[in-house]
Amino acid sequence: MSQKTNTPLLDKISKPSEMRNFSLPQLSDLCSEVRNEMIDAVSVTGGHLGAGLGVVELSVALHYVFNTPDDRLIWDVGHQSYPHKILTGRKDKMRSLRQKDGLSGFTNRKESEYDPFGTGHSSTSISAGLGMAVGSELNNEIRNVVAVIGDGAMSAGMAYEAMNNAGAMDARLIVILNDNDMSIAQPTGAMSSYLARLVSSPGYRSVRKGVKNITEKLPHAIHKRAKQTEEFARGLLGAGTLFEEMGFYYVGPINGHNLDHLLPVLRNVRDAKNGPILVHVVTKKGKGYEPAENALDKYHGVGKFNVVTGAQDKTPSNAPSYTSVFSSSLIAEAKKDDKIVGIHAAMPSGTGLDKFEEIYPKRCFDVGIAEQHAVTFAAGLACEGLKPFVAIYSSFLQRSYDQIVHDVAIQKLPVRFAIDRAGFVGADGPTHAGNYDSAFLGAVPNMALMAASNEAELRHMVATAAAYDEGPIAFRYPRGEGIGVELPTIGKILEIGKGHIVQEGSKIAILSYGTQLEECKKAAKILASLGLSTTVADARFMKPLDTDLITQLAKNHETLLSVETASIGGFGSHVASFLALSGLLDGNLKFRPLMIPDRFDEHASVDDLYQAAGLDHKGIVASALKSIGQVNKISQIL
Ligand SMILES: Cc1ncc(C[n+]2csc(CCOP(=O)(O)OP(=O)(O)O)c2C)c(N)n1
Repeated sequence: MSQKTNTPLLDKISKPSEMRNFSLPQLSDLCSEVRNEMIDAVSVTGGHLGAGLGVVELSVALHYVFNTPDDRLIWDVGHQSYPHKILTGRKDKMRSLRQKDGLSGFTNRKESEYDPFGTGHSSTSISAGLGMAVGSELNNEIRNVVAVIGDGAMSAGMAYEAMNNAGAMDARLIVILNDNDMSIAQPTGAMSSYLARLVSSPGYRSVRKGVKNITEKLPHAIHKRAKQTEEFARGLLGAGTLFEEMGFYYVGPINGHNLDHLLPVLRNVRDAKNGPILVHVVTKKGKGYEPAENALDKYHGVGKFNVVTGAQDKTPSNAPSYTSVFSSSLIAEAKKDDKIVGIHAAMPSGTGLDKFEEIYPKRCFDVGIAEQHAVTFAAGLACEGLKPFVAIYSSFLQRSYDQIVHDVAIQKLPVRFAIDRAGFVGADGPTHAGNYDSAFLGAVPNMALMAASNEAELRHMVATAAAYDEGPIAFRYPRGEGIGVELPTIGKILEIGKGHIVQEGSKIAILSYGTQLEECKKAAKILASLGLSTTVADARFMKPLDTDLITQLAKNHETLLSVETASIGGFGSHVASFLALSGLLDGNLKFRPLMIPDRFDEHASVDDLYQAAGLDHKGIVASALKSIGQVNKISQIL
């Protein structure tokens, strides 16, 4: 029996070394405390819940057995790192999670020495871990490097590239495969079936029954230790073959919620002196919190919620989300055109393609966390006359750049890119900010690029993309809800490369690309109240650029501002380039490109981030006034 005291164990430890003398029952109590603490904290902040709940025992066991932070522990994606944060001196800050100036929702080198690698995007941990293992060796430093990667993250090519390399290098790297048979949704693909076969193998079942299961194939150190433990897990001959073929020593599958199983295995693995080892751990996403265990998505990502009932806060909204408008618009187009297909990379609900799949199961493809493959797969579909819509968040599309250039754009293949979460995303922070797609796609010849200024425009852009067969075309739209404009039942096909004037003025022109159009209109109102007549235009297209519209604005106004929710290199840079090359900047015109500043902003609310970037109506007014030398008016009006 554990010795219960009034002081929670968590209050007695400020770092993992302070729990390394705990007894097994104490460790078990610690797990309960970590789990409760996590549920409580996330109920007030929102965030990733299911993944963390599934690795509570694993987190405790890893910090207990390994000498962190000197031993390096890398959490792939980092969304499951909340228990790790609680154990590594950040318990008191858990209620600041994902808030401005608070803890990051992922691991972050700046945040803690226990976070040796910053994460957010998936499947980087084995590569980073291998680099650390090799780097330590070159520095003559002896340490363990442990990478924890989920079965979902294991579907990405990068994980195999890293294993292929590690296996050949015989590096001292420990990979923990955290197999919960879930990605954000059900995992797809051959690897997921392979893991399911391993888990249902007699080896795993016998370990669960507590039967001793040791093979003579173990490396010496493991073999010796294994003999001393009743609960050592090692798959039967043949299990884990794929990993063994890649040069890893395979151990498992073992129950990731049972410390009796985890601790001896991790100790043995720690003490093995050679080669890369893969420990296959089976866990349950959402473990220990009934509402999460029972939910279809295992509470992967949640808003604030009621701990007792599990009911999540839903902020009432008058407008549909951009994602849902994309989804319903695509369904409407697909009804008319059976060549339309949808592709996403392990994000069915995030992209809205889950609804499309319900209606068109054969025309929807979840390719796993494989953004590069998604794009080239779409290119292949386009070669056969299909009309692929690839729905990927802006920040994850970064992974597919070569595929976009080499496999799509050079061949002018009509692949449609639906770029969700464009611009700031708020709580997920800089790893997920969708700030760069305009810059990196803008540089690619043959691309047509659009940005929706509201949800009705998004509907038109889906229709336009469906009708466009000349080459690749992309449209970007942000996280969150639209502005509540009336939605047409069917989108209209926009004229390629043409924007439009929203309101006519004479002194100042604001050319908006994307969803800050509403802020531009508000700014125009304030400027008008100062006697400064202001034109507002919606560019709709970044490529081809509406040079007629820009010329008209440049010739008829004293100052021209471009406004966008993207970084340098995007819309404003293209406008600047056109103005300069066409000589329109040689006269009196002042041009001010307003964009997301050249820095990585930490997590904060989307509104705060746009305000800090000078892209809200106040920032736009201030820039307009500065450009015409009326800085004195800024303070009176704002
Ligand atoms: C490159 C990339 N694509 C998509 C995502 C979105 N994403 C975050 S977690 C996740 C699922 C990860 O599944 P798994 O590795 O099994 O972890 P689990 O949540 O099941 O613990 C996905 C698709 C991401 N973080 N990075």
